[in-house]
Amino acid sequence: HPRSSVSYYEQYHSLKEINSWMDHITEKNADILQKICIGSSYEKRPLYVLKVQNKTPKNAIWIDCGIHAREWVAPAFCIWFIGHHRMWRKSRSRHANDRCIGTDMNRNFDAGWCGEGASDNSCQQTYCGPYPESEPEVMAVTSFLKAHKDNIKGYITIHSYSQMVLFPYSYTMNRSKDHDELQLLAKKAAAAIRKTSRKVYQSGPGAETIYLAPGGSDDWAYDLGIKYSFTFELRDKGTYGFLLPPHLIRPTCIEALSAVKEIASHIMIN
Ligand code: ING
Ligand code: ZN
Repeated sequence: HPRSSVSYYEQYHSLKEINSWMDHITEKNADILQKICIGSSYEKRPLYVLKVQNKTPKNAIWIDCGIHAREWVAPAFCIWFIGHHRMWRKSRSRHANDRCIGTDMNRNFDAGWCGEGASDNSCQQTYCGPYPESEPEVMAVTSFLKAHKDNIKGYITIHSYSQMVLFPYSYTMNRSKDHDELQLLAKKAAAAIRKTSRKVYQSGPGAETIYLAPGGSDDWAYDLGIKYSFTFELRDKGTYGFLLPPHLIRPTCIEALSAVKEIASHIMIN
């Protein structure tokens, strides 16, 4: 489990690994993280503080984890706490009677809304919201697309990560009436990427290729009448996961552009 993947934070690690994780995370987030050595243990191992620095250094909170050695989940919490300061997925809304913040905006579109693959619990990562289009951001997109749908022939939504070119449906295992054409086009888009950077992107309908996921934007756009509707899952396949390093931005964009061009050319001649 690479240090930057989500699953890294759901594992126990050796002290050696934790120490090198501390160096890695402070180096990668030097703007807000600082590692301070405050002494050493009886067995002469260093004791580190990770300082998460806000603009104003007031109102600090000290958290220590693992005063008792056998309580493994305690240090796991400290590591998870630091690791997740940039791993937010959802919107920032809080609806009446909801316990937690955030709706998954890719579960909030009115396309098989809140079926299997979404959660009605506001504390979950795939919370569908209290009703379809409850999020102002989702509503803004749907009203724009509705207003201009006669002129819009293609819809592409960019996500990361896993290297895939997906198309409807994600809310049902049933295939759409344009399945064959979309599959062919998605394959061509993936082939263009492969030619551009030698990276392999999988293609297929969302439900079959990743998982059942209702309320997604591409399904909604497709059902609105925008036939050429795609979700791109960009790099990588888990090595860096959501924390793709800056030097990979350019090659990722260049390959994604080659796929966009493939789709655009197809739309032009159809
Ligand atoms: N993946 C998408 C997600 O919202 C998806 C997969 C695609 C769902 C199309 C629904 C429709 O889970 C990521 N990485 O967010
Ligand atoms: Zn996403």
